[in-house]
Amino acid sequence: MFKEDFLWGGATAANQFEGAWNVDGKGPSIPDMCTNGSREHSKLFTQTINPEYLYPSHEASDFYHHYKEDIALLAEMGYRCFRMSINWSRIFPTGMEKTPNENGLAFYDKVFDECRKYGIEPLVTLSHYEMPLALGVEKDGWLSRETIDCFMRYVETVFERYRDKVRYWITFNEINAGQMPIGDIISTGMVKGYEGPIDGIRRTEQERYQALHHQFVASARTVRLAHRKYPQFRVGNMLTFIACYPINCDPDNILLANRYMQNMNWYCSDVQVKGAYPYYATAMWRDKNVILNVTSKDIEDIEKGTVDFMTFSYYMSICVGKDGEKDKVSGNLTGGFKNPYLTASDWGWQIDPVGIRYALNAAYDRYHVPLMIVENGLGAFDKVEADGSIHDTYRIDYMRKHIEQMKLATEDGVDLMGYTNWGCIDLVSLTTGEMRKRYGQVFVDKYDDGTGTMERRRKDSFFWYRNVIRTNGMEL
Ligand code: BGP
Repeated sequence: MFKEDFLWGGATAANQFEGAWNVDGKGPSIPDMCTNGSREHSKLFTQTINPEYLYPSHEASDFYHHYKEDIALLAEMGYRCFRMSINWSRIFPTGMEKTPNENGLAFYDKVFDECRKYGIEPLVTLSHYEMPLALGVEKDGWLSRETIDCFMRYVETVFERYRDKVRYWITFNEINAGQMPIGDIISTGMVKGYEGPIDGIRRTEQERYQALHHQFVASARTVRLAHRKYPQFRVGNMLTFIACYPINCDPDNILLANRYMQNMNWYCSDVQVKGAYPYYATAMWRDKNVILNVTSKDIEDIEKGTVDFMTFSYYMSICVGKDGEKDKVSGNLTGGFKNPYLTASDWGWQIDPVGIRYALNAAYDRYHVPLMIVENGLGAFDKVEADGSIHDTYRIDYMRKHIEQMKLATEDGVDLMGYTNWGCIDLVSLTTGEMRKRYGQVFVDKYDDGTGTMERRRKDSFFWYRNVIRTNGMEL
């Protein structure tokens, strides 16, 4: 059973949804310099805008000019929570200014007021794969310690401004992406001197883990600031949880799967929830030739800045094993071996509803803090029928099966705060830059070539999800 005050809702990210990339004083961000791509062709990062390319974040779904209509649609579905992010470069255009851009702040005032009007609780991600371009180009993103101070100036500004409008905050989206090659650009912003495919950059493990350490410190300082000055706030962390199974019961593969869970899932949450680097970090750093530069103040911040709740995205699971002969599958940021018991989405992500129950139990068992699923969903092709309807039964099926397993997890005893499905209103795909990879309950008339009227349409899943929320998950 879900709690009475369960936070049902949906999730978006500013750079994939807002558009208006250079409007009202906003500065360019790293995703604003990423072209469109596809499953076969990676997006490119360019240092300057190249007129031969399309940059999907520039217009995206134009939430900037549709926020009233969009929030009204979320309210019509009965949303209790709307996960969104603030575009850092709308508030501090280069990230290095001393005073914020008032127009940017005023935009989010309007968005939060609109949510409050309908009794929708905003859940705000401070950094969702977006950083002012200038910080990436001049400072090499999170590799520089100075970025922590720039980020804290931004956090202090938005905390103070929205102290009466926002209660729930998330520090970094999918922070463990910083451990992966694709995270070098999208997550830790180390773009100095680089131009090319977003998954083609190869920073050293030393740089990767140092940049991630700076994010840990920034996250911990954010939590400490909230606890000191804004006791009404609740601050969470966020991972991409990749449920990982051994490909078979060969004990070596059991160990490999356990190692994967430690290194790729628990490494970040152990730091953010428990307040210290875990024991296995030493072996991992040794294997990767990483020697971190850590100050005693960093250690104190990490120890004292532990989060109030833990959140994660859950899309899929993978298998690992030592046998290199097995078929590979792709997935959310990373892939693994194919699981013969599962099917996959049109983009090759393995669909594993039971994995969400496994993930919730594993995380709760480890930390005993409230959990929230803040992303989950099916990226799929949608077809608009002649009468304008969209019969996305495949999406309903995916969500139903995952919500059923979440319900079982609550019956297992997991303290689950809420669920926000990803891309509730269609938006630009993170990994491929496509519009046709749609997740929403609301269709946006926008296409990969940049055409479309931006009209919003309710899909069948809109009406289905509305009933799920109305019945608090009793009717699926
Ligand atoms: C997560 C990101 C989101 C989102 C989602 C779906 O990793 O936090 O920003 O986009 O994945 O991924 P995609 O858009 O590539 O289908």
